[in-house]
Amino acid sequence: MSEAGADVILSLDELDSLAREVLLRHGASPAHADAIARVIVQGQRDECHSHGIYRLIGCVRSIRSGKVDPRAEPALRDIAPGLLAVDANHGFSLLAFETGLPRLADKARSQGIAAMAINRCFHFSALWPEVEAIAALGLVGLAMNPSHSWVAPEGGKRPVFGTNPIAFAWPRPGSNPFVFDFATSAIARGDIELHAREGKPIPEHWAFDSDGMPTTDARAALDGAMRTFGGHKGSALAAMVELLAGALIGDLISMESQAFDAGAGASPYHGELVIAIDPRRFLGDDYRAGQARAEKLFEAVTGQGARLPSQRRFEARSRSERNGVRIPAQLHRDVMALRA
Ligand code: NDP
Ligand code: PYC
Repeated sequence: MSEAGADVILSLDELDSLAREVLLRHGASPAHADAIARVIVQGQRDECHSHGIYRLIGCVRSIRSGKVDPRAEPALRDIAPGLLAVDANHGFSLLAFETGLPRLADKARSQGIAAMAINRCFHFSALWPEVEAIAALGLVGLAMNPSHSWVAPEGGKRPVFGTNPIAFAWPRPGSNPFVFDFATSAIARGDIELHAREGKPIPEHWAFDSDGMPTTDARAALDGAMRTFGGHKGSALAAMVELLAGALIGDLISMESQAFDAGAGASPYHGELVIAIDPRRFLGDDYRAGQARAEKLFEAVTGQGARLPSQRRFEARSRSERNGVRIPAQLHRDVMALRA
């Protein structure tokens, strides 16, 4: 550990140990602590600050609320040749994802496409680590989930939708996959929370205050309603996530997750839909032609100076692997207090 200005610098191993210690100290089983620490390290490493070490505070709050079972054992259920479900049994989602991933991949390879429902999970993480794990197996990945009802539909002022992320990964030969992962709200709620922690204003188009007026005050935004990205388009995508990763898989929509929380301040409780597709099953050996077509597309983007989504993260990853991760000193103190 070292210090640089107002930041503390930790190696990736130091951060992993710190995250594990905090989680074990608060009653997580070793399996949950490992799965959560892995994802928190990935978030901080890729400078995805809203879903890095900051999330430990929410994990501990969720455990302390008594709603999460931090020792829950996920149970896998085969539904059909191309479908499976993992019941997280009121635990965090990440161990359930890791439990189901090998079976999801086997099914995608044998059926061409397979879908996995994760049910009854507490969810706080970014989705790109999951779709990247699918792409690392040579498969195309798509994932989505609802959250708490924090987001107003376009044209309204009252929260209905969650921040409902959608993540996609396309495996690329010899290079990082093409990945995007975004909330269907104008910004992840975690980002507004970080602005509130640091007393920074937010852009006016992110949220309404509780009187339905656009606001630049992050705390007023958290008490009001967030807005969707892209107006009616983000609104429709947010609804799609509620349907596919809620109603379709027999799990809660964001309004129900919020009601279940009943003010406890725990992570949202709902399901997640994960889809894997094997490109080799569509095209056989010709799948290489599909890969070449994809590369042509990416070159047409980067060739004019535009960047691919996740490029910033991949650059941050290389930096963090070399130099460690930077953590604002106050955030580091708050996490150390949880370890004490
Ligand atoms: P951002 O708006 O920061 O980024 C969204 C995506 O767009 C990223 O893939 C990003 O790549 C890419 N991107 C950003 N700028 C550009 C650009 N100029 N050109 C090309 N691509 C670009 O994300 P959000 O705030 O919407 O979400 C952040 C995270 O929050 C996500 O990982 C999401 O999974 C998580 N989240 C989780 C929720 C949950 O319920 N578990 C709920 C909501 C969000 P890059 O990263 O390289 O900048
Ligand atoms: O940042 O919107 C968010 C979020 C919700 C649940 C986990 N992250």
